[in-house]
Amino acid sequence: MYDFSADSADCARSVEAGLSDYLTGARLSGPGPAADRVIAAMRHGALEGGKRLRPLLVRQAAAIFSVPREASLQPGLAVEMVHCYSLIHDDLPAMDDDDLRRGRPTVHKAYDEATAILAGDALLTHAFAVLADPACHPAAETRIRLVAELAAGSGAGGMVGGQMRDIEGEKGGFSEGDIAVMQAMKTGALIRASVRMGAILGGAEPRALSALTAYAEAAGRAFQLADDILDVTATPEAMGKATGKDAALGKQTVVSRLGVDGARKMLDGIVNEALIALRTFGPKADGLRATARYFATRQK
Ligand code: GRG
Repeated sequence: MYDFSADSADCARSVEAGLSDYLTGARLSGPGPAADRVIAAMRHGALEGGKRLRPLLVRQAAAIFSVPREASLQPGLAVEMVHCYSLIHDDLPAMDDDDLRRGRPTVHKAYDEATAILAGDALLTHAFAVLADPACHPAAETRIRLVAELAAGSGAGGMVGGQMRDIEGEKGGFSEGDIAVMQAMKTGALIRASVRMGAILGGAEPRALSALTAYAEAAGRAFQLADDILDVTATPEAMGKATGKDAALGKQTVVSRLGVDGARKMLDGIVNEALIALRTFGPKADGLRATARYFATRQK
């Protein structure tokens, strides 16, 4: 039987070790040696903490196609590097202006703003080097598909575009539909890319890939809604952040519209949608099933 706690803890350990290994001068150097300060800032932003959910999704989607855990690690590290870069930049004064992340000073507080921008840039860039590395997958075509998938999830049509829409939406005038699109891009696109990268690693046929995409899109909505609920119900300490900022700023969310109980009901429905998308897969999809359920019950 699939054990979510054991698998997620094992994945988090592998990700921590893998990131620590990849974020060293020897691995990062291009034509010249990388600057120690930017490496230290990258390590501050990427190591120690984080639930490592995106690499877990890569692993669980790949497991459906019997891809061994070790073979899904490197693509998972690449997604996590992009995720960590986005958090470093999101915390900057020009964006959310946060002092704490994962219970520790944000990168611009521990270093300075310029270093935090560069550390984020370098994590983003390095993610694609990690995918292009032949150790990631023996087939160049698969590596190219992984690169394209991560780029699509991260860029202006994905996470960055969602962040831009979020900033624009702060001026007001966003409809419910606008908010849904913004969230699907800002938070959902990287979750979608993670699942699809696992499927690509496994050589998924188009029909399986579209079922897993449907799962990922529902899981992304569940993740975001759970985050909005936690924003008003969890203590800042449990969340590892300074405040429940969206709630404090009075931002329009499903929770402010439906209340906590209504939002929880909606969350259960979305998790169910994610589970339905997996109905053609057997027990090898139990990992993805468990993660969808975890999204609805998580406390941080
Ligand atoms: C700055 C390019 C750019 C994008 C920012 C990721 C993001 C886009 C903003 C973060 C703001 C936020 C709190 C969004 C809600 C969902 C989210 C991404 C939460 C953090 O992800 P977790 O819970 O974090 O997976 P850990 O710390 O576990 O890795």
